[in-house]
Amino acid sequence: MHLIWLFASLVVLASAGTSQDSEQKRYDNHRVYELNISNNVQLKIINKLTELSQKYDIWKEYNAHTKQMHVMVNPSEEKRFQLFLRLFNINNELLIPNLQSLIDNESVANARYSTTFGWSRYNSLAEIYTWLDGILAAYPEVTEGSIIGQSYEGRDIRAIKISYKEGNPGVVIESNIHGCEWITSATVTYFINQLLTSEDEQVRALAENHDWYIVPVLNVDGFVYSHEKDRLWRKNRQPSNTSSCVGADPNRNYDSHWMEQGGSSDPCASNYAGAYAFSEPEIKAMSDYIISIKDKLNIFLGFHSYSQLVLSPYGHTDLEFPDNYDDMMQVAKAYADAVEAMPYGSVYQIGSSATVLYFTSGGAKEWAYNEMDIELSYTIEFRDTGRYGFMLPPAFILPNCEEAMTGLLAMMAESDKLGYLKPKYVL
Ligand code: 0X9
Ligand code: ZN
Repeated sequence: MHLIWLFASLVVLASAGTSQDSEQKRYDNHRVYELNISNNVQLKIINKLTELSQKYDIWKEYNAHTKQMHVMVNPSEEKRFQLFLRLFNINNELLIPNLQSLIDNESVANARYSTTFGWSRYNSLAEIYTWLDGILAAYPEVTEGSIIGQSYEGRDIRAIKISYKEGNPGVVIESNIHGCEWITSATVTYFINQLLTSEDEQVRALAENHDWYIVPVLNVDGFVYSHEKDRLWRKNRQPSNTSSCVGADPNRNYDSHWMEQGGSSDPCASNYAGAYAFSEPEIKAMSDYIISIKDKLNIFLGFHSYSQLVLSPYGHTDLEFPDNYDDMMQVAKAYADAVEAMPYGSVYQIGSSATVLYFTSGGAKEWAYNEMDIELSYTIEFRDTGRYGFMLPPAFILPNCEEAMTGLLAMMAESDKLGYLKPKYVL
């Protein structure tokens, strides 16, 4: 009798699990390919294919320097896609054979660990915010919490300032502007924790000799949506007036070269730039926040994933470079070298966005550099290079955090050496 009851409740539980799962978008047998494009015809074909059909999603756009792109293919298109690859002789490598199995593995790994906050699993927005409350309560002398604005769905966008003394140079960190890039908020919370608790001499100096302005999750709605409905959700959740597609790419919505290159006017595109610059409440909030602390900022950092890159401006052109590009590269190289020297041996590429990645306009770091006079402005794309992509397994959270910590230490030391860390304001 007991056994029958146990069996029946297991069935009920299992079906409850299934119905809950079914609310989440599934990616069974969706594949991700790396394509190595060798001529214009190939590029045109792939671009047309992905433009015309919603069954493709470009994870990494084509770049004329690396000649690579990453494309996700719906199984219903797999045959046609293979045909095109063969017909046009497109060199390719299968990076992810079944996206859903990575998503499943990630949630199993997430569930395996304790329910307390930590860096062995990915935390939800509610968990991050509760943890932040604890941090603010535990370190009231050196931290200051603030709400920089509300998202489209009405969630608070929060910031934490860490400052041990007056007169420090300032660093602002924007994290999780893209919903699905979970490793960014995991890394930034680790970083906050280190700044406040580490006893390492170098980390102490890093914490105490700089002022830190950190927004752990900027795209709060997209992040929650990625946790609850669609693991790969990138954009925010503001509906469009002209289409039933939801969300804009927040990193195309800043008021710098808006919509010039590498942003889309199609609300259904994953890089939709929004109706106008700063049309997205999250980006309006972030820009207002940066404007309010502008005179205190020496460095802007935007945390992203994936690709292992340290990128400088510009995104809209690969023909022009910032005046201090050489300095910016020297600082980026310090990050990359320090990370590569660690036992993990992860390799980071450096360069301007348009040369190393692809064209983008309306991006955060260009706006920070061009409009806010922040002379060192970077996008850091964390692990990995495509094996797991946005679904970096929880086992790699800590290694990524350690790399970021080491990279940032080196980056800050180099910035100082080059004279970029003089306080910008007079006390
Ligand atoms: O496309 C982006 O916004 C970033 N890559 S991601 O895969 N994380 O989406 C790169 C942004 C480069 N930054 C700027 N040019 N501002
Ligand atoms: Zn991103």
